[in-house]
Amino acid sequence: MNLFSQIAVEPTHETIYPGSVLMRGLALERDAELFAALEQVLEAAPLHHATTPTGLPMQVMVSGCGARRPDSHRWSAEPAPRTKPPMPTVLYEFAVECAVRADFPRFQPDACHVNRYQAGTKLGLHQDRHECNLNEPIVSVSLGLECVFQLGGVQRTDPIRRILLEHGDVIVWGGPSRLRYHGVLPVKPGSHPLTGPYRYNMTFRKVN
Ligand code: MD3
Ligand code: FE
Repeated sequence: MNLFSQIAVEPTHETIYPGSVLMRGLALERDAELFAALEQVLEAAPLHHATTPTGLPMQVMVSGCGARRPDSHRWSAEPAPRTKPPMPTVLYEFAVECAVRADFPRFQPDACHVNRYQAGTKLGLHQDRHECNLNEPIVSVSLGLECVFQLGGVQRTDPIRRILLEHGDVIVWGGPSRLRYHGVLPVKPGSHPLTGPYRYNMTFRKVN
């Protein structure tokens, strides 16, 4: 929250890397509607701690809707498949709008993955491997508490940029950036009027 959060501000359009666009504040106009849809998803698909391949539970709690994510680091040691509710129309349409603005006019997401962070929760630097289709972008929407996002290169030792992500910020990840290392630093304690003590991130993909 800052002085500007009550004022209508035009979303930004910043190219982070070729094909990857940060649009700050893009979700603000529809944040209550988006969060209500997210809460419905969480009712149907309760948040849980995913298990890493090493068998340790992750700090982040996860859920999702639509199609199952392709086999990825966090699902590999998952005990049993969980059913997922369909993707609410408002989420689908918002993700499409984000992609259009970032110049991916044909994006038709069929899966939404949800991460929930509470104070102190981090997501270590990692690569999203097994990303089958690099021609399809990923749309990521941040709601609630802010975080510092880490964005590196394709090698773990490449320099890392830090990007502050706040409530309503959207990033569309297109093309080669998909293989960059990335993570989230421990979320600072706080309270957000919409989400309470949490940060949520929704990532929309096309998996089928
Ligand atoms: C950048 N989640 O779930 S979302 C993840 O904020 C994950 O919860 C973060 O990393 C979060 O795996 C970031 C957006 C995202 C997704 C894939 C990426 C950013 C990415 C792949 C490459 C670079
Ligand atoms: Fe990731």
